[in-house]
Amino acid sequence: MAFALSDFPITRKWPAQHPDRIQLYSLPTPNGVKVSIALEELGLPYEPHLVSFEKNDQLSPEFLSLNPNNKIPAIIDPDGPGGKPLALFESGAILWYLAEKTGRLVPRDQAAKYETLQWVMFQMGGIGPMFGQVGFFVKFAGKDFEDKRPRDRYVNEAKRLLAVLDQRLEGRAWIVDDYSIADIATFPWVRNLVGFYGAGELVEFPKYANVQRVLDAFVQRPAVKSGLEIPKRPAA
Ligand SMILES: N[C@@H](CCC(=O)N[C@@H](CS)C(=O)NCC(=O)O)C(=O)O
Repeated sequence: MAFALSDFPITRKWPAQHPDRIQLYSLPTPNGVKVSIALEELGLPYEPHLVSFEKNDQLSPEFLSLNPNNKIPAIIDPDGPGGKPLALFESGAILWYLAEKTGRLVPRDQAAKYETLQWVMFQMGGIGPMFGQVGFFVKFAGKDFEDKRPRDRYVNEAKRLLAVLDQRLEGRAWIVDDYSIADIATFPWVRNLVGFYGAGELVEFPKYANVQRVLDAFVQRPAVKSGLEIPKRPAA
């Protein structure tokens, strides 16, 4: 049976202008930009759609039909395995899929490939959730809580994770060998922690010189610069 993109209810809210391209449903947050950066690096044709949190788009029935977990990013690849459309959510799964689809941004060597997966998981289970909690307690509603113990718990965990990453990057240009999806998963979060969240001082960021060095190299990449702005947010 042939599947068309229009069989996916999400396309009713976000119609595809280019149904032959990968459809990206996202917002330029640290999880969202992982996918736009990977797509820019790979040069795959794709069509970005903005999921507005101001409008609670992520809770709309159309979005939930693709991701019942109401979180960006999500994609549909019209040319998935077996030539059939594939819908995916969870940024780590999407990065892994795009790397496997193209055979790029992941080492060919099997052992190095699993090492890459390991560091993607380290980001997904550690850096993302913990840095996100730091954001809540430093930048968002939690910053007004008088009791600083919850904030300090996550700040201490963020420091511990930064130390693990820093040690890993000693004498290395990137997390595994060549630049990979492990770097694409990780550095948008590091950038956000010290940039948008403004938690650099709290986590004593200058202590992690290797992390700073690789973050600097990451943000210099043209695909990172463009991916960080996709999908475009509406002018304020
Ligand atoms: N583990 C998920 C987390 C995704 C996630 O937390 N996305 C946030 C933005 S960075 C979101 O969509 N939040 C909307 C909401 O919670 O309603 C992934 O990596 O894809």
